[in-house]
Amino acid sequence: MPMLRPQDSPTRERKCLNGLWTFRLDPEGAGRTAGWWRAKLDQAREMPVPASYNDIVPDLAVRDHVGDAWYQTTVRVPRRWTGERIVLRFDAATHRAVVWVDDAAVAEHEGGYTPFEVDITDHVRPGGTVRVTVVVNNELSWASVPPGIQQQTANGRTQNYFHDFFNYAGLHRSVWLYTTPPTHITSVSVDTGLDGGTGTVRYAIQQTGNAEPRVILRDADGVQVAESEGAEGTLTVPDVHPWAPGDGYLYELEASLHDADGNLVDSYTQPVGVRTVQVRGTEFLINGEPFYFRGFGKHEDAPIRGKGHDDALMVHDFELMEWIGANSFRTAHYPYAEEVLDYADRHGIVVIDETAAVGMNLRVLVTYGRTDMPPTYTEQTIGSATQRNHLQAVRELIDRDRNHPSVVMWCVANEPDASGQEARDYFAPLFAEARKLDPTRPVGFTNMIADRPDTCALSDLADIIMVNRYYGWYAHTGDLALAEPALEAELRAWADRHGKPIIVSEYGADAIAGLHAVVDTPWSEEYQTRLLEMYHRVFDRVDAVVGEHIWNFADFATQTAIIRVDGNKKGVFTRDRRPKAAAHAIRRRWRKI
Ligand code: GCB
Repeated sequence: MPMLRPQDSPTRERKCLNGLWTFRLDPEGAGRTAGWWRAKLDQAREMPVPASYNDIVPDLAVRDHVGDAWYQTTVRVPRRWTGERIVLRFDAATHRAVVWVDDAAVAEHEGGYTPFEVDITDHVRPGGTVRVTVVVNNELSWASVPPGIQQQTANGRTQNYFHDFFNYAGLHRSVWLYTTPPTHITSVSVDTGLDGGTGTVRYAIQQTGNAEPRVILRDADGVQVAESEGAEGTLTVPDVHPWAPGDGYLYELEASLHDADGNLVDSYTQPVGVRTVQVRGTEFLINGEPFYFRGFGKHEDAPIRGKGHDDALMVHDFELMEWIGANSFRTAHYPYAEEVLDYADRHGIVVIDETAAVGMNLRVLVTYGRTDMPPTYTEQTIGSATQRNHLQAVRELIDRDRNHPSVVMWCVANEPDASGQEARDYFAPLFAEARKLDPTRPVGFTNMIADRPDTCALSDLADIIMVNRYYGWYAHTGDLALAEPALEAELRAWADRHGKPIIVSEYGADAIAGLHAVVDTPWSEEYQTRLLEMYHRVFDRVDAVVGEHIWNFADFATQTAIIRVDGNKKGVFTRDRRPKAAAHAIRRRWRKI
């Protein structure tokens, strides 16, 4: 069941703890033994929250730090919070964290992109202050999602990983202190349906204590359209205004608890978009209408703040997507900040929501010249410990995001090794878990080129085929004449073999902004444009293709590699969001100019 986000309501209040915290790196891991949470952090500098810490300080020891990093702040608990239940919530801590309030350890969480919270009522005194200390750890192991390995070099410990974006860490999202009444709502979930002009909203409320649940559904003008009593039920919405791509129409479900005298005990408001999603043959239907995905694989990535959430950047990115004519994106390669999904809900942008499972493919390392890698799925590599964390990542993603109408599909992993029974044994439980938790949305993963239509061991587990393809870049580099028929033949093979809709979930070419060439020259802006146009010609010829997500929206940071020039340059926008030539060409296609 969804964990409720902090909100201000007639019975709830929140206080945001964002700002400058004190901060100290701990490469030796001394703080956990020495008990750094017991006092003011020694030798600390200031660090913004939310942000990745890596690029804030011009020092490789900070950027490439491996291990613990300590954050601390002092919070005053409002005096008026007496008698309330007080909760401390982290929207994310990458990749894991332990939290202390004054001297008491109160919370621990694994996984860098989903929230966690803890009731700290017994540790605080309204009107007083408390010290909040967090140790954030960025180490990746075979068991973590995503996985990685550490190496000891003459220079100290280094972190290696198999995914193509920088291992940013820190407190990437907001931190909250908030209240609920002692008797309170703990979760609200909604599923919606459409039957002609009538909508349905099936709701379920969970709570603590003894109080009567009620719900009221209001339209966007605040007019009540339905109500009900009880912890579960189905509301009927006559003349419904559905949520649809490009039309982010939202109702509001006010869930409340009442005591025996009818007094309000708790109140929580959940936005609701009434829509349906379905796969039929080779079509992807939203509200029964075929939907074609135009958009990007994105990243949460920007200069200075790394993966730190920033409303200015978020709104700018959505405005650029609107400018270019995108209607959708994939949260590559991890769950994004909840503010992003809220925005997508309100603006009718369609989202493919992905777990942080990326880089689970040791075969691909051959591309990088590594020949010493073991098989992907063994108990020494991606094994049952990874799978446990991965299952938990699927649960936390669905718990967090299931009420978002913008989210139309779950993506359980990006480009895993999809060969053989080992891959199936690893992934079948993950697909099953996603379906059990949410039978209303299709489930998929993105396939990498090594696993072909006739050999991929996972595609039949997916409701939809998502393929990441780099013909003209990693294969047939610079040769679009060879790349075009190869791409077309492969897409037709997927369609023939599987009879499911296909989204080309990645395709693209690196381009260095400002590099120009008359003839096809990889890395030039013209080659990137021509490659994307080639893909679009092919997509228009293959009926089963229902979506095009260019890799990537913007250039982004990666670990150092000889195939990366200050990061991955497949953005159609630069990292500071200026358009490359391709952006204008795509805009002409997507906006039909
Ligand atoms: C991929 C990965 C993505 C990379 C991209 C590339 O297949 O899914 O994370 O960034 O290729 O540019 O190599």
